[in-house]
Amino acid sequence: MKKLLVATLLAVSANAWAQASSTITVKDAWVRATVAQQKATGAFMQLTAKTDTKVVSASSPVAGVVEIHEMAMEQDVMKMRAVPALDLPAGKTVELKPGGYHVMLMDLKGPVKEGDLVSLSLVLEGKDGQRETVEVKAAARALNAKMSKGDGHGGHGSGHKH
Ligand SMILES: [Cu+2]
Repeated sequence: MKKLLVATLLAVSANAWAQASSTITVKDAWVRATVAQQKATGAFMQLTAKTDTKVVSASSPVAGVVEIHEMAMEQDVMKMRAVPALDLPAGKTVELKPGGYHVMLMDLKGPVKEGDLVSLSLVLEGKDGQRETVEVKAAARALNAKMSKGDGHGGHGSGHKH
């Protein structure tokens, strides 16, 4: 009887620990590595919230300005714009990916090299207005490495203007 009780307690506490670790689960976080002179890049990841929440801001020690961006087709031109918040409905995985939502890192303090681990802080705001900061480590990957260096937008697509 006593053994069973201990096992149950362990199971409960392990579960409670996982829940308390964060409001959201972050998967596959990565940042696009930059080329020389490039001052902006994007960070991508998969976010799954346990309860309805939203990302209201982000910051990173490698960038002077960090915004949440969205890309969308506008009259046949792919454009991106800053969004005030990114909704994370409970239980739904929201994917930040090239061509969609992304965390925009601007005014980069230096090049982001392949293999670098970039720290990001995401500020979440729940329905009750409670804010929480989640730390994310995103590995830099050189995707589309063969893209022309003159583009400077790191694959954000044509028609991308700031
Ligand atoms: Cu962007």
